[in-house]
Amino acid sequence: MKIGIVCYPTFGGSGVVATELGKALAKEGNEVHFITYRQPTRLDFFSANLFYHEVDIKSYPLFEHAPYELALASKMVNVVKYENLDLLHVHYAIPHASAAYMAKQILKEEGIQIPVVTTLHGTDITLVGKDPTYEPVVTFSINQSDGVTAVSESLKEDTYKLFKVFKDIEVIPNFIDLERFKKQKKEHFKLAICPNGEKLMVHTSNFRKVKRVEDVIQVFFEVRKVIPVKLLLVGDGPERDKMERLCRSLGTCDDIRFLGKLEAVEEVLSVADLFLMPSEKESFGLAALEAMACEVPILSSNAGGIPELNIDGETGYVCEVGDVADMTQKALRILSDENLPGFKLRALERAKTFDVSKILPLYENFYKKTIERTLSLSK
Ligand code: GMT
Repeated sequence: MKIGIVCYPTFGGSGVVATELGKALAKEGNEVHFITYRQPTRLDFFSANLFYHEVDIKSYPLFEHAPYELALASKMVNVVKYENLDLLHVHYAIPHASAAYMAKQILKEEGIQIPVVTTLHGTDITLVGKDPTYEPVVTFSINQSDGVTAVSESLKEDTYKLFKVFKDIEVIPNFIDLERFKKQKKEHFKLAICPNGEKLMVHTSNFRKVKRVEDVIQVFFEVRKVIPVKLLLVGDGPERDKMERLCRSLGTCDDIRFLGKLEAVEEVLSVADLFLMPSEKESFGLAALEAMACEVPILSSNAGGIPELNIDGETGYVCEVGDVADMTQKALRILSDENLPGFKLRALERAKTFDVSKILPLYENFYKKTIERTLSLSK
């Protein structure tokens, strides 16, 4: 198949999933064309089946905001037409699904039928999408997609709850490349961070409010009163400054390191003993899956789709959002020498069920079904 993938090229989960999906599809012999405004972060190598089309955004003094959606739709039209694409797969509804709808209508006028698959990732539904500023367009463009997928059952339910969506939504969970995300031998790194055999807690995120990084620091602060422990914070975002101030006011700076954005996050995860994800909203929790693949148990909230991934009492624990006291107790339970090896093993076993080799065929079948249905309806 020849597939166009539209996504955000940044570190965010939806962009990572879209890029990894494109890479896996290309490995299987499909031709994949990425359409976005910058080279996706993880698309950093050459492959005969992978192409990248940059959306140029023309500015003009009259525009306070350059119309990205129009430039994107125009680029989609050109790529579909000149590369003979079979399908467009857009990740994150805003504004990709509505731009795809526009491209589809333009192509229809020229006698070209292009099926559009939209994958809902989370905040496009639960946070930004439901805002009245965008809601009518999001509802319309989801309903106009030829196929819709969501990354968890919880996100599918939220979509039906929050929007007047009548389209069938297929749940295709996120996936992991276990070749890349696996525990590596990094003892020298562990020794540098935990010179006295301390346990190591890790959190990675985009440091937005919904991630509740303050809970990570509070839980760490409480755990540190009981056992020797260190904390690594990976990523960057709007809340980072505030979190640095919180560390200073709690007097924990010596035991916490802010590492900023990292490409090779699997190296850090390889030495971690516990991953924290106390998010207020989280449709899937890809960062937790990456940790599990590196044999790290998860202490999480019960937000959104996290409990579909992190099995309470098995791969870690699932607590109420904001319940720092419970999280502290559960963190100590996981980190005990007696329990830790079992949790690590079960986290890895769970991660294996999300291996890319198991999830990729779900997307390929979904594409085939959507292409057949769209073409038969247009006859
Ligand atoms: O978590 C974010 O803020 C980034 C966001 C994105 O779209 O890039 O992540 C969402 O999509 C990921 C990939 O499907 C999911 O693993 C995350 O759970 C989801 N984030 C939220 O729902 C908050």
